[in-house]
Amino acid sequence: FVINTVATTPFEGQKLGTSGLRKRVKVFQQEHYTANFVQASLDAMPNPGKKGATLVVGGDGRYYTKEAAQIIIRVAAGNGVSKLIIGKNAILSTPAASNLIRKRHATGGFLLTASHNPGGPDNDFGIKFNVSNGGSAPEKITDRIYELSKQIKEYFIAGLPEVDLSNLGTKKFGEDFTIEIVDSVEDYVQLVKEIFDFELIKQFFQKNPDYKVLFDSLHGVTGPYVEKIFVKELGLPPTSIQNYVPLPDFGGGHPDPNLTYARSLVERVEKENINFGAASDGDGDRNLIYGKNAFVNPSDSLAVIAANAEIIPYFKRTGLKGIARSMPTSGAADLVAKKKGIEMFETPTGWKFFGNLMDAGRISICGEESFGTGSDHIREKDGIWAVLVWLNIIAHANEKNPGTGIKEILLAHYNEYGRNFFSRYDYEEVEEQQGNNVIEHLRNLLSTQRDSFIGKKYGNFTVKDADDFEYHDPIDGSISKKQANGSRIVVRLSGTGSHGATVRLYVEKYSKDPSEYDADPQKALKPLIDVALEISQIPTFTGRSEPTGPR
Ligand code: VG1
Ligand code: CO
Repeated sequence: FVINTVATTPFEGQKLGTSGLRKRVKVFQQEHYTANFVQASLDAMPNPGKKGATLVVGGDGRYYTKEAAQIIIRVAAGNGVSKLIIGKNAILSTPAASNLIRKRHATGGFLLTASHNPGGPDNDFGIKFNVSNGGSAPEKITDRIYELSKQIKEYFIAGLPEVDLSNLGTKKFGEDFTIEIVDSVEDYVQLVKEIFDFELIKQFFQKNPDYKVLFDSLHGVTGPYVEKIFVKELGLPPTSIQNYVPLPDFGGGHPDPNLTYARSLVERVEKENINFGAASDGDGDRNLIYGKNAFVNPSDSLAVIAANAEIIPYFKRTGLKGIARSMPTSGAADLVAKKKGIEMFETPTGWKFFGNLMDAGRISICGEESFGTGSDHIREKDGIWAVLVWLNIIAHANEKNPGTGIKEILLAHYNEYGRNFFSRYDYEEVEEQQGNNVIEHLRNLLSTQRDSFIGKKYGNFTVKDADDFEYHDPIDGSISKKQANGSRIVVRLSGTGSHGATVRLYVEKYSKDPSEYDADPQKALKPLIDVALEISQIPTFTGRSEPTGPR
């Protein structure tokens, strides 16, 4: 095939956020836009670079996936990439893509997803660029992509016809370019079967035919995965899964597994007395676990999983090394790490910061308050994995104590460690200036007004300490360890929105009072939330009296 050099000019804003480049579909559809970004990403690849590289390509199947995949194929071939491993029809969940990169020793991959952001012609598309460990490219590479995107003058594109992505198998183009189309589900299913005790979970379902499970894929990518895992492998009835047909616009919904957007799951769990409800997001890396009257806060989920890890076959083999959580995630897991005498790390928001720690063998389990949990089996968070951990823990607990469910496991955990009440308020799509004003106001409090701020009383609370979060990667720098068992307020700006700004407010309060363990977090946290709003002045700066959603 011929390789054409196409003259182009830079587009503004090809800056990767917390997790890849996310923009409106219309932005990606502009002539040269996607090709420019792919070219910049290939040129930013770490040594030995793009020539001869093997890349994995696939995504959540959202609108514009097919078009983007064809552009990636032609630009990759135009740049001397030697092989692309592509999920059938360009479909791969984010965890499956991470697994494939690792398993096939690929150089990296393009993940076509905007995660939980809505899809369709008027909504979002996204591209994530991953590296050879299977995780999102670290900041030094994403910064480089951005720099290159601002200087780009040309890209290289192969004169290939549209490639059929629907047939499995390997096809050669010219002398040195190969495309292999693989089953999107198979390798991932094999992976989770090696991690968990499928036999035990299966027997638990057989012995407890009344134990009802409902998994909601929210029309995201996990449909075919959960059909295979929960119905075919674990023997649950087909009625145990819903919204499992992936749709390019997620059926018009918001594929975000939380109490707001997984409403139909939550309602069915309550109404039909479903014991175990779960959901995942558009690209399958987030999870929600929800039993009747028992919402598992993701921060608690990380702590519970860590506390029970030793019963999972995978951790029996590898041992539980350390735990990491993102900075706004509650300190519940810290208490588990302390008790087990293992290392605990606090990282910035975004999964890419966990990668170094896992590669260095320092942590086994990590999580974020934003419905993300995972382990070092791959280098992305993993929604189905989290659900299987919980099912494995429940099946195991029922061996000794029949009737143990989500709620009992949570209460037992609180009784042992105390409870970290946690909530997050989001103020979505405020003006960029308004978001910046909030942060600037807080930075002022921390610098020029620090002396009067520390020690100040707000209701029953006194400000003990305050800082502007900074991270020093412990693998190439010093370790930052913090113990959180007081109350804490965190404010930050989101890095995943496609336009405007989103202000996030996180509040956390620790309790060792058993009479409080069953309390509604919104009630338990109310006094602290009021203080947080007073200190941050979010309503004044944004003109919003209410958040877009308490989660
Ligand atoms: C959000 C979450 C963060 C998560 C990121 C990507 O980022 O807060 O914890 O890692 O989304 O998740 P931000 O910058 O908007 O707060 V996903 O499922 O989009 O890959
Ligand atoms: Co996601």
